[in-house]
Amino acid sequence: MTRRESTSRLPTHRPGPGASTGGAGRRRHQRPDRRLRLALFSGIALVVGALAVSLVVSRLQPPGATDATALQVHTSMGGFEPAALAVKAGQEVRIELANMDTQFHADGGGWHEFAVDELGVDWKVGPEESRVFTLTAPAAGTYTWYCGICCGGRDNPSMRGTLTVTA
Ligand SMILES: [Cu+2]
Repeated sequence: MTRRESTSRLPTHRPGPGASTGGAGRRRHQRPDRRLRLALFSGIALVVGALAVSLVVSRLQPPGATDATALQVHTSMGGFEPAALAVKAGQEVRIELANMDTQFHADGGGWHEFAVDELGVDWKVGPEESRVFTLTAPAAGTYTWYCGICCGGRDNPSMRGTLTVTA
């Protein structure tokens, strides 16, 4: 490949081929090839690097909402967002639980949970997974949901949320 490039360039770039300047001329003509190759390699490296960066950035971005009509709750090692929901008794509640964490969390493997013991609710979402769950809102009152998978489980105040049901 290198030789083909240099020989194809030689006839066009050699103005007066003398016996003594032939070697020097060839050496001079190899330099643009090297520069071309360097430019090519840096171009490829740039493209690969940009792809890698965009891949990392896209991995860092949370999973988007797949169901706009559902209440959106994000969960991560940092807790729930929002950590409070208000619904009406008897209402058919749809909650999209989006897990912001990757599988690389040693604590629970990136899994999170939305559990309400009184309601028999125990929803689990895998790393970077987004799932829609439904429940019929119970009688008016205040219910606590929690994640028992990570960070001390339900005893960790940041892994809890409050579901307020009004009449
Ligand atoms: Cu959790």
